[in-house]
Amino acid sequence: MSSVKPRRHGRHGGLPVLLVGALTLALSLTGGPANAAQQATLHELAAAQGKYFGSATDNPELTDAAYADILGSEFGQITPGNSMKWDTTEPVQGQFNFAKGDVITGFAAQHDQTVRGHTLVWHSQLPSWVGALPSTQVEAAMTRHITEEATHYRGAVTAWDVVNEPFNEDGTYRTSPFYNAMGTDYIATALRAAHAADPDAKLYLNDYNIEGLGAKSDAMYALVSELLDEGVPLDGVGMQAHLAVQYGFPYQMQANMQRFADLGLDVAVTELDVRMQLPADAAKTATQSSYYQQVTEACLAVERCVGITVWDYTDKYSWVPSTFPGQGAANLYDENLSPKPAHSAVRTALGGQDGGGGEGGEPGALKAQYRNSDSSVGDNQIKPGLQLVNTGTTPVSLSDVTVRYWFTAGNGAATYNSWCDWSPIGCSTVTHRVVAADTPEAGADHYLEVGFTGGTLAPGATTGEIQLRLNKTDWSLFDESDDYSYGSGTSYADASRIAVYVGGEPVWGIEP
Ligand code: G2I
Repeated sequence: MSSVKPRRHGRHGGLPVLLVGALTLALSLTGGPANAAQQATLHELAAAQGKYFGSATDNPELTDAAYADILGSEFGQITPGNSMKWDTTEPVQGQFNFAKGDVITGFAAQHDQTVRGHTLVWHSQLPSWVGALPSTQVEAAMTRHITEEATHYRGAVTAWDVVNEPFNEDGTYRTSPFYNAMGTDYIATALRAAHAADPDAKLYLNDYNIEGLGAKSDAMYALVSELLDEGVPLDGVGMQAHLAVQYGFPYQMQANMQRFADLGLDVAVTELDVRMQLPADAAKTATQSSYYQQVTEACLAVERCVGITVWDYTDKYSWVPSTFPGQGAANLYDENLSPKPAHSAVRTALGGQDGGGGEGGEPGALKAQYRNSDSSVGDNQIKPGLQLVNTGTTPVSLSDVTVRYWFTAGNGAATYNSWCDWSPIGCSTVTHRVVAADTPEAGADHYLEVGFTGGTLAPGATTGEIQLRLNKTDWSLFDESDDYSYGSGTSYADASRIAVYVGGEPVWGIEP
């Protein structure tokens, strides 16, 4: 971290506002409500795109009025985190108890939400009597359980996670009382029983670590292909999406979703959260935001992705800290129920304006967008394309604005030339120089500093692209591949590794 990093205040628990600013939105360009209180909810934004946006919940939390308020207003779908599981609904063989689940479906009915039933058949949270049954009795017990529960919730539950987590990480079948008694047939048997009990519910298989292409999602793909070939009632695949910033984003999530969709199945993101090693910092929080955003974008890009459910919306009620000690901060809202940058990121992806915190109302809310105009990472020039967007509600005087693009010098001359090749605002208003960083960081011992001689950027307006270029005076080569601000994208996209300052104060981006 640079020692000169300016400190910011701001409403997101000490996160630099430049990061928060990063997540205020592109959509200010299209106009719309500026007041947070009037903003469309996550679900409304999703619904405008033909999807739902939901959250898991649990009975004890519903007594928290502030929590329930947000749950009931921001989300259009809920999933009971525990109350429809076997240990709750049939703790003793033949004794069914749907009281807790009924509270959840009651809440949903009051708030005009749909309910995802979770879950009918799972190896976990399974009362011990099931595992103690002689294997010859397991199928009947399973069918009865499914029949009772799915019948009870007919009309109240629109989709069921009929079988949860059937696979091991390597794509082999997970053992369970059901698998042990029936082999892989238990899955088709469970789906048929659920369909018989509730022919209108959408029936899903649900698992984690099947979000990207890989052995486990291949196994799911093979299974559902076979089930469809056999005419087994199956409507969709649920991808839980319990992600972690330290493990990277699932490999080709959108393509993976699409291959299931191409089989004629729906896809749902059923349990999204993005945990991190605590304490949170700006970099982890930015990664988290980007993961939430990428999941949302993947779902939007796949027509048969029906919606996204977060595995509860607040850190206050997350399952993560108790399961992964030292990890947490996985959700869209913090423990005080304030929206985090990830919330804005999701809003951005959904086409919303002025993410949850309303930061867009602050003067000097700008964001940087970048594209790479240089096809070679190893030649003698660096060619960043840059544009600024005013995401706020007040005009920004460009003479107050500076922008930094960080890179590494490599060997050769320590003197530079920089150029503005073209911009619709006129290169004569654009200033540029190369500066050696006071505190060199990996990937960032120099930066290109861009400024403006004048001009005003109105709310929602953009500078349009500024085509920049720099070289060393001896024309020696660069290696851009490790440059902090370098990106390979060739069309303009929000760039969190380019920082923007107004009056010297950071308003966008993360410094190296
Ligand atoms: O583990 C995260 C999720 C992974 N996919 C399937 C989901 O069903 C699962 O949800 C979690 C719940 O969010 C937790 O709340 O499943 C956990 C159990 O596997 C739930 O935790 C349990 C605790 O382990 C119990 O000690 C506690 O009594 O929640 C119970 C009810 O609060």
